[in-house]
Amino acid sequence: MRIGAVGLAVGVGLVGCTAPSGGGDGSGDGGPMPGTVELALRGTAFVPRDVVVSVGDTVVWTNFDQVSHTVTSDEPGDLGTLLDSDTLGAGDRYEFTFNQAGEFVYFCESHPQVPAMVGATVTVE
Ligand SMILES: [Cu+2]
Repeated sequence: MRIGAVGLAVGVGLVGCTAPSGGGDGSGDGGPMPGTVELALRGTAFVPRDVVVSVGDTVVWTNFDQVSHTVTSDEPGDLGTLLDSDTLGAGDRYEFTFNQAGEFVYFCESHPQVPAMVGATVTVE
């Protein structure tokens, strides 16, 4: 499975592997190809909060709120560096390509006291 089932109903899209195959010449059978997983910053929350992606996938966060958010590794007070977005205003996007397996925890520096904005995870497998 390429994406965790957690958020399939709330806006995760897998872009890049969903093209119609009608005109293809069998080019899609060479194993999993890197995809793009879209996440949202919406309602002062990461939507979905936890996702599972494949090594090589790019995760894109888009801020649909009017307030600013960040995508920042680890927990408040323990600032990591893997995910380290600028402040994302309305409509801004941040993307990161995960080239190593593991579980990556992140939060929003603007809202460290909002439960929905801390402890979010990207699991790469
Ligand atoms: Cu925030």
